[in-house]
Amino acid sequence: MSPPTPTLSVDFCGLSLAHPIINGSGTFDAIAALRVFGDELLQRFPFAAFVSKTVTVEPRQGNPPPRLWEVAGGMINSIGLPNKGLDGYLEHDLPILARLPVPLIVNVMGFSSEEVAQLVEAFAERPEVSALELNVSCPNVETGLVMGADPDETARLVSRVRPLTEKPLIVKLTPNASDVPAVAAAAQAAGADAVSLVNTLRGMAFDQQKGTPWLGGVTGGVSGPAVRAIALAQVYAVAQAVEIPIVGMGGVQSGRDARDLLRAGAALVAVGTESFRDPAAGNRIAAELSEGLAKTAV
Ligand code: RRO
Repeated sequence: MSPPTPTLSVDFCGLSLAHPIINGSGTFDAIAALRVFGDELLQRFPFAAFVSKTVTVEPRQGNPPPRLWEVAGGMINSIGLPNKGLDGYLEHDLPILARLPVPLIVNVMGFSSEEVAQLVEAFAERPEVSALELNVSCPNVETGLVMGADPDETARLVSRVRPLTEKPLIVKLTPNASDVPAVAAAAQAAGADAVSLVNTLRGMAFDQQKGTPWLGGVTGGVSGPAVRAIALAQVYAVAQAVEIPIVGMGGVQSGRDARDLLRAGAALVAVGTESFRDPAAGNRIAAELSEGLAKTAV
């Protein structure tokens, strides 16, 4: 008799999820996928929760092209947060994303704590939104400012916005910091319900003809299997420093990769770059995770 299939369902900050595989913000365009796949996408949605691309207060065009470069085992992006801004998101994107069959987590970023507060306040009253992810870790802003590189700055921001919502607050951490566990602990002490990591690692590439930086934004964020071992070590280190749940991500391509992050201490695993290659990767990885757990269930 084959062993019973282990249940993958998980409670994450009060959200009941069918399995622990979600997407990394900005790596799966559910609105475009709905246009292409229609109801089929809703019936076989690849993730147990959906994290939207980062929303800022004002609309943004994003960085000048080129925005992508392929590297060994991954890619560098310098997208630069193109989005419709808060009003555009509420009017155009939210009603569509509310149709998804899984909880919606909205990722927000501000250029000051007041902007983040404005975003958190706006989404706090929207029943379509199950949780918020504070992006304090985007590598692709002109100012080079990354609030989440410093524990005190992170704590100040989380303390400022914590009273504004009862929804779960997830703080997305940068790997480009000298002490990531210290930033995670500061986020927890200031009231974060969870942390997610890693965002991309800063990297760059040169145009071989011109001898100048390839990316329009000069530097970008490296993702994909190339960063997997780094992500694993950072998730493991953060798990020793906090009690709140961790969303682990970085180069996940298979159930085995997901299981490694769970073993390192993650409660959920996010799939990012792999979804560009295989839009159904989320479901495949959840199935592989289940098979792997069944084999070692005894
Ligand atoms: O839009 C981007 O360039 C971007 C963002 Br907001 C982020 O958080 N991480 C990343 O690699 N790219």
